[in-house]
Amino acid sequence: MPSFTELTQAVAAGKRTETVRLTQEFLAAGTPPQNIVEQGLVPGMAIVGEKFRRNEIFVPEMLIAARAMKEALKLLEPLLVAAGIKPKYTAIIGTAQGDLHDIGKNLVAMMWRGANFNVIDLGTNVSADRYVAAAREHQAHLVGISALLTTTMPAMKDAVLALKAAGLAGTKIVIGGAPVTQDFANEIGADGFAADAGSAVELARQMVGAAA
Ligand code: B1M
Repeated sequence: MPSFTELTQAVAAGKRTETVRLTQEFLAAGTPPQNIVEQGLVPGMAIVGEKFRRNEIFVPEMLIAARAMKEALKLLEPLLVAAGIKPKYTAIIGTAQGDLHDIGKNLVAMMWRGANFNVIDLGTNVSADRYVAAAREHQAHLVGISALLTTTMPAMKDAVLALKAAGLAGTKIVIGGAPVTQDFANEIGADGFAADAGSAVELARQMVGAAA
């Protein structure tokens, strides 16, 4: 049987064929799918997030690693569903109203999925009401708002205010995007800010109180 370290390294290096082969070997050896996700795949994406944060790798490498993880998850998901195992935390994500940029938001969503969050992606141009409705419907632990335009930062503020006003107990709000800063997050009352997709994973885990 392979080791989890081998699987972690295969994901981190974006080796899709090897990731799938190792996952199949674990399954053939009777390893529970949840252990494969938590001890093999998720740590691989954590390495990717950390390297991206340190500018040691860039968007293409991150996408390649995510594709490797996705292929392995395709094998595992039906088994996880059959066993009734669901990710423990749910996150809503979307780009602020008026804003159509989604590349950074998609990267954050992908990294959160890699960290085993159930991610509901509302897409772009998301109104405050839609964030609130989705957070309520899915009992979200986390709501992520992305903005790339200085002109859509006020819409981000509106969404944060609406989410706070909705009194959703246990829902944390995090924001990010090129023009957004920690100061702005403090100013509008968001619970957290991340400068990049790697940091967004650490932040999400902190926010929900998940073990590192
Ligand atoms: Co637009 N655009 N754009 N654009 N565009 C920018 C953002 C701009 C800086 C270009 C410039 O002028 N130099 C500028 C904004 C200026 C400003 O407001 N200060 C701009 C403008 C003005 C516009 C239009 C208004 C242009 C026009 O029509 N006159 C228009 C607006 C449309 C709209 O949204 N209503 C527009 C349109 C577009 C395209 C549609 C052509 C396209 C978007 C395609 C798409 O997203 N599907 C586009 C693009 C591609 C860009 C640039 C070139 C690249 C953005 C990008 O994807 N970066 C951008 C210039 C630039 O940034 N160099 C620009 C890569 C991505 C990985 O980074 O999104 O920053 P980023 O995400 C990072 C972090 O910010 C962070 O993590 C990500 C990964 O590390 N992050 C989060 C992001 N969201 C997060 C959420 C989190 C946490 C972290 O928690 C929830």
